[in-house]
Amino acid sequence: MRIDIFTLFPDMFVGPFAASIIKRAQDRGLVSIAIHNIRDWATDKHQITDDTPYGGGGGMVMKPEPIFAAVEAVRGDDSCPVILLTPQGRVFTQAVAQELATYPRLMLICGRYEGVDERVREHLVTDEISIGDYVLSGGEPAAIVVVDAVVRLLPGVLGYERSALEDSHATGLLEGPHYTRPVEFRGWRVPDILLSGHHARIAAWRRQQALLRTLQRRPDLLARARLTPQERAWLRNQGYTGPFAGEEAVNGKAPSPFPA
Ligand code: JD8
Repeated sequence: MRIDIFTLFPDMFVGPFAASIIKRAQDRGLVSIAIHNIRDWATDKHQITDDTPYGGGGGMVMKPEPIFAAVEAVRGDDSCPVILLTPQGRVFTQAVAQELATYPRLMLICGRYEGVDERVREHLVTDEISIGDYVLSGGEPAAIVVVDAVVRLLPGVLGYERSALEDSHATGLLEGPHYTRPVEFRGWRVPDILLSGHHARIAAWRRQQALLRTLQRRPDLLARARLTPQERAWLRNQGYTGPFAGEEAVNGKAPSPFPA
């Protein structure tokens, strides 16, 4: 996958993309990330990229010309999603990350100040995404979040780490507790079940812990989680009164989309 990011603050991406999984994915040629400074496409003497809003009011608005010039020059004849990070976009979830991971190329536009001229949204942008309901100073942190979530889904990126399919938000449940050595720390012991060597019982305990933790902390997630009839009944017993999804998992496997 190739990802092009358009920003007035390219320095903000250096640290996050030079470490860990994103760095390794780039080094292995699984993703190529290019950061483009929108200011490089400003044509006037002072390389101005923003201006005062028509109609008055405070703040500055990013001008359309440098953004169009930058995206069109870098895109060439390619057609690909052009995503604006904005508080007005659809909310970014694991499902959106999975969708974006299917494209060979993505372009991300990061706004600043009061945002971008509306003509950028109307005539250049194909998709608008928000990473959540809180106020950032610009789109850059949101772009970093989107790139992280998408890149780790690309084939071959996760190595020794657990498969992305088992991730908590891919199963629709929070994960239960994790433990490592020592078996006793300041008198606090690791649960005996995890030391028992009974792999089936350990898996069942972990699933129960995941269900319990989701019930306690994010009961809203249970409505969409893939749960067996037994798990639904157990959750009802634990006091869950909310809805469950129409489809149900069988033996913990994903339900087939095809009729029997
Ligand atoms: C882009 C400018 C700040 C937004 C006035 C000052 C995303 N989940 C999210 N929260 N915030 C953003 C975001 C904020 C941005 C820009 C994204 C460009 N700002 C502006 C409008 C109101 N503030 C975001 N994705």
